[in-house]
Amino acid sequence: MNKTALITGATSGIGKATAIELAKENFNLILCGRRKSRLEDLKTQLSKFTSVHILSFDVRNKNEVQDAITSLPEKFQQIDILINNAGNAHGLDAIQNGNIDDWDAMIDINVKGLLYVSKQIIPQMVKRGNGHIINIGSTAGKEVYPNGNVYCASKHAVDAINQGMRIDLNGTGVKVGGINPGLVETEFSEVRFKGDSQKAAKVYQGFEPLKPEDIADIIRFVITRPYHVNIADLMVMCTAQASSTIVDKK
Ligand code: NDP
Ligand code: 8X3
Repeated sequence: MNKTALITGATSGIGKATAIELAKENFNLILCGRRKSRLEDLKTQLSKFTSVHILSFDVRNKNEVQDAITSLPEKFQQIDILINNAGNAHGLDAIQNGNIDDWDAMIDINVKGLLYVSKQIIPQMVKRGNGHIINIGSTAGKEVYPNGNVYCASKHAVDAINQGMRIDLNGTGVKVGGINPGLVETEFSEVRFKGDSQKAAKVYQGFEPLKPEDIADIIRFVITRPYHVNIADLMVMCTAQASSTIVDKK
């Protein structure tokens, strides 16, 4: 029987590329995000390869999360793989100039949203005695860079939650692993700079950043290892990047 993967943040970037990659591998897919028309387009595109169900909800809203996941049709109720990917950065400001709404958004989406979704899915995995959770963190969860303050804090929290899940789920049969990318060219910087696409494009100029497909390929590799192999924590950067602040720009 084909396995079912639920991907949060499937409307763009890493999540969308992962949906496309996993469809080719015949995983049944539950694709999540707020932008429903994008989910519908992706469903149309991927239904040629596999079964796709879409769920449009905001991960910040715990009732919406619960309603969405409890509404799944029978065929999609068993979730074998959870890819906690939805997330973003809002602003890039020194802590003294930070915007409280930006802080709320990052903590609510990247940390609390990840927990709300996981809370709905972990119990069925424990009951069955198998499942695989992939938490998309960041190099920003391993080090802090200037003006990254709260985004870095949110991704450090994802790193801690990833470790905590692995510790607490040990012995249940549920695998947990984190994937921590460096600079990937997606809509990430457009969201961070509130739609300023020139400023966003500059982040990726002068070097070859990772593409979302590079991370999707790694996610596919991680979830297709034999049951006894758990890739617990991965950092992935483009060759031009050595750390959050050291990037070889020409
Ligand atoms: P994108 O902006 O391209 O994608 C973000 C995804 O998250 C979208 O599908 C978006 O869907 C979803 N999302 C955002 N907010 C919410 C919300 N409130 N409720 C539900 N879904 C939401 O960025 P990336 O693909 O780059 O980001 C994916 C993950 O990778 C994030 O966790 C990010 O922190 C992480 N990451 C990114 C890196 C990069 O350089 N790009 C590097 C390291 C980590 P919608 O708006 O439709 O709801
Ligand atoms: C995204 C990578 O360096 O822009 O998490 O924070 S970075």
